[in-house]
Formats: sequence, C-alpha cells, structure tokens
Amino acid sequence: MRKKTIAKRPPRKKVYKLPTKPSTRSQDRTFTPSSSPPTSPPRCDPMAQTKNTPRYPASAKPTPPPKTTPSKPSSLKPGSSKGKRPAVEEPVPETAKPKSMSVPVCSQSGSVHFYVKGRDIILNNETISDSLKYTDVGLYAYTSVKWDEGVGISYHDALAHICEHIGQSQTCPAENANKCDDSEWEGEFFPAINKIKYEGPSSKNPLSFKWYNAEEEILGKKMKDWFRFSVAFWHTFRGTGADPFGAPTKHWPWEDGTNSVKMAKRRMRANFEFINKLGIDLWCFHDRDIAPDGESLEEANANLDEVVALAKELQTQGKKKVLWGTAQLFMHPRYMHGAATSSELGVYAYAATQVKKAMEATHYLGGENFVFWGGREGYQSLLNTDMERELNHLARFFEAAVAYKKKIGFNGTLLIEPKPQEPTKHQYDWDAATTSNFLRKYGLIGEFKLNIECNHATLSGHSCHHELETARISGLLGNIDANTGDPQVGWDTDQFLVDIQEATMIMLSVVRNGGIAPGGFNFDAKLRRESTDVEDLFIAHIIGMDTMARGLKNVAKLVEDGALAELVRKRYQSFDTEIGAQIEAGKADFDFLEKKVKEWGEPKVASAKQELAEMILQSAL
Ligand code: XUL
Ligand code: CO
Repeated sequence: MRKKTIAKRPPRKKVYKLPTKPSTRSQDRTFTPSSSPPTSPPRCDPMAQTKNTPRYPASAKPTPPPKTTPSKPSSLKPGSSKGKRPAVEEPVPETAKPKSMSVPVCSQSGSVHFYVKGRDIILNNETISDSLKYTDVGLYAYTSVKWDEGVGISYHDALAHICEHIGQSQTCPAENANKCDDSEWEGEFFPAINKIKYEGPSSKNPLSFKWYNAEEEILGKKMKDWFRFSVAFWHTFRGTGADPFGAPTKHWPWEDGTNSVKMAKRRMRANFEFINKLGIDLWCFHDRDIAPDGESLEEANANLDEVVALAKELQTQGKKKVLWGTAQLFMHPRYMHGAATSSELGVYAYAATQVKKAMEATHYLGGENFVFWGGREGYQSLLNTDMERELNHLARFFEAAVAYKKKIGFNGTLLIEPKPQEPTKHQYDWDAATTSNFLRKYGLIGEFKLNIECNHATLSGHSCHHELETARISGLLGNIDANTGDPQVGWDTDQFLVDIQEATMIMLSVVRNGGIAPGGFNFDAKLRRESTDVEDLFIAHIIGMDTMARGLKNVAKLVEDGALAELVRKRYQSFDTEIGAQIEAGKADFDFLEKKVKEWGEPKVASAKQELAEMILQSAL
C-alpha cells in the first residue's frame, strides 16, 4: 500500500486555486523555459503588460566576475537583445479549446473562474466581453480562434478584462507587482508523499526503492557515490507533456500559468522538496529554465540572479549541489543558425555572454561540471555552410570558455554532450568519437570531458555502452545523461531507462572507469505525455534509480564471478607472449612479422564465444 500522509500533515494554506481545467498556454517546455512574454506581469496586474517597465532599472550596476571563491553571479551589462520570443512551438489544436481556469485576482480572497470562447470571456458563467483585443501574441496566447496564425487573446489581456470588469485594476498597479502577488505557496508541494525509503525487492509500495539503497556498499563504494543521481530541472519542472500535435497535459498544482520570476522561485522550492524527498543530492539546470528570459540581457541576468540566490539558500539548507549547469543556446530565435557556429558575429558574442553568466551561476551554486550541448551547432545544408569556419569558431568558443573558467576560479569539469542531430540535420558533436577527434585537433583534449546521453547514443547508431566505452578508453567519460529512447522510434524520446540489461552494460563501463565523479547520473528524462499525476514524477525517478541499482548489482555479480573477464582475457591471450609484447610496444616491423609467419605457418583462430559471453551476462541479471 502506498503511504498517504495528507492526514498527518498540516493542511496546505494554498493561496492559488488550482486551475479547474488546464491552461493551454504553453507547449512542452522541456528545453523551453519561457512560457510567457519575458516580462510576465503577475496574473492580477493588467497594467504591467502595456507599461513594459523593466523589472530592473538600467542603473543596476554589473558586479565584477567572481574570483576564486564562488560569489554571487554578476549582472551583465545591457546587451543587444531585441527581446524576441522563442518560436518553436506548434499551434494548439482547436479541439483543445476552450480551456477554463480559476485564477485568484489581486485583493480578492477567492478566485474567479473563466474561459475564453471565441471572442468572449466567460467569467463565472457570465459573458463579460465581446470585443477582445486580438493581437499577435504568438506562443503566448491564452486561447484563440486562430492558433495557426499566432493570433489570439493573450492570457494577460484576458486577465486585464477580468480585473477591469470586477473593478480590481486599481488595486494591482504595475509598480506594486510583487506585493500584488505577495502570498507564497505555503506548506509542502508534495504533501501526499513522504521521503522515499528503501524497502527491498519484495515491497509493493510504488513510492519506495526496491533496489536502490543509498548507503549500501557495492564493489567498495556506496551506491549513492557510484551514481550521484541528479534531477534535470527542465524535464521535471518545465516539461508540460505537450508535443507537436497536442496541448500540455500536465498541470502541476503549484504552477500558476506564468513565467514570472515569482513562479520561477516557487518552482525552485518545489525542486528542492522533490530532490530531498527522493534522497537525491544533485540537480542540473539550463539558465533559461530556472529563470525567465528578459527583454534585455541585463534583465535576463537579473532574473537569473534572483532565482539563483534562492537556489543557493535552499541548497545550503538541504546540503544539495548542482551537478551541472548549462546555457540554453538553442531556444531563442537568435540562435537559429547556431550559437558559437552562427554565421552572425553578434550571435557568437551573445552566446559567449550567456555562457559567461551561466558559468558564473553554476560556480556560485557549487556546480561540479558545466555542460555544452550544441543543439544548433551544426547545419541544415552544406550548400550554404562553411563547415571549416564554423568548426574553427566552435573551437575558439571552447577556448574562451576554458579561459573564463580559469579566470573565475571555477574548478568544475567542462563537458561536451554529443548528439548526432535534432534539431539540426547534422550536429557537429555527432558522437563520442567525432567529439574527441574535434577536441584533439584543436588541442582541447585535456580541458573537456564528455557527457554521454544514452538516447543520443542510439540516435547516432551506437549503443550507450559503445559511447561510454569510447569515452572511457580516451579518459573522457565525465557524466551520464541517464535516459533511453524507444527502439521503434527514431527520435529523442528521453524516457527513463528501465531496461535492466541495458543498465548492466552501462554500469560495466562505469565500474571499469572506477566511477564517474565529479560527474554523475543526470535524469535527462521525462514522463510520458500520458502520465499526469504528481506522484508519477516520483515513480519515474524511483524506477530509474532502481534500474541503475540493479545494473550495478549485476556488475558486482559479474566481477565476483570473473567468468566474463576471463573469457575476454583468454580471447587475447596470444598477445600475452614475448612477440605479442613486442607488437604492443611497437617494436615489431613488417619484415620481422613476415619472418615469423613463414616460421609458424597458418595461424590457429579460436572461437569468439559470443553466446557464452551472453550466457554469462544473463546469469547475472
Ligand atoms: C538535448 C539534451 C539537453 C542537454 C542539455 O537532447 O540532452 O537537455 O542535456 O542542454
Ligand atoms: Co542531455
């Protein structure tokens, strides 16, 4: 039986009513933190949208970059952002409408229930407007009759009408934006869920570990130290379940439908409660999924500073750390040609500036690694691409990142995450071998390691085990983005890995590597669109952790048994000879070898024993 603890806990004093029906405002934000305009006003602040007042005055002084001790990340000087919105989302189908929701209105204790139907707002069953402003709100439409054209009624316009209709607009002036929304979520975000405990394989409690036993020692190390599990903020807290054909399916109770800094902070609190209840000590983030983008670089940085300051506080309280941080250099339209490999110099500079800030934030949060996933560093066509020049630029960008890391005293590992394609037709960091060749060519091999993602491995035509081994034998195995694809599907489905044999193969590499610290296992994985309960977030991570734990235990059996290692040793034993040693030391030239062949005659060739190897593996599962 699952333990429910609602009754034992103090009732949650929730300020915000849950939406009675889902909002259609955003699509899957897996990598897309911005679900509303960069300067999202609070929900009850109809004025803010038109005023467009910067949240942070231009006078905000940049602080110098942190020195050797991590300090608060600096606010950067205003940049050249035109404040354009990301434009990657698909239209929400007509069938998804109308959606209704309950929202609190400033100064009103209860909430109002409304939905938009055609050009009308229906407020508590009453039509209050038939003259709504239809603007080009693109992705940020609350609802619309013309999704395909990006024309609709913005969420904030709808609220403005409501505030006006019920005479509340004066009570929520833009300059009081924060006060307007001053009450915070109180109590737990996951009140029905206790801290997840190890209960052993016979447990039927879905909210318990059956195999992952953090303190248990396996092959000389505690399980928690082999794995160093991490939660990916973007999937767990920004994923909406939307896909290119359908509206979001997940409506977490703590979400208020905005992309405000306030909401970002609430989400961050939820993140820490989540990782704490899971017994995970690490988390990973993109700059733009933890804090909203801004109309200017300065504003985006100030937003990030505010959220990072809270994250730091929560980390200190809970003794948590960042496994890795990264800059999201693929969502904003400015990055359509790439970031470091963009044909536009200004974009290269902007990307550098964003990495600089994200690295400072990671450093400040005690991050142990910093990731570069070049989602748009590649091409769609070679006809219009100077590949050589783009690769040179990418190398310069990485060199500058190394220099900046040293300048601020960030000792974390820089990691490149290979992926063959998606969203580009061809991504330069195709796989582990291509990426290590790139690093060698540009003299960067000692400065970077690789973050191997299992789903990326299979997209590149390899197994995850192959990619891990390729990285390992070059001393480049830095981190694992633990997920999997679907064998029948050809894209990045980012599923939680639940295949025990696959986990065993992965752990073979990890054990051979002696562990991957200061890297870890980041769950770059998301719930299926159809999994919509809050507890599913826990169940997914639990089975992901249990599966890896089973993989580790299986490897321990294989190591203790020794038969597999012996099979491999025997296969190459002809080289365990004097002449074998000469060959391996590079001391056997062709003349010498020809002489030997003439002496020995036709060589005897032994069986590879693949089926026996498979039998040995299976005996450990
Ligand atoms: C994309 C992916 C990213 C990186 C970080 O496929 O895996 O989430 O891990 O940008
Ligand atoms: Co990844």
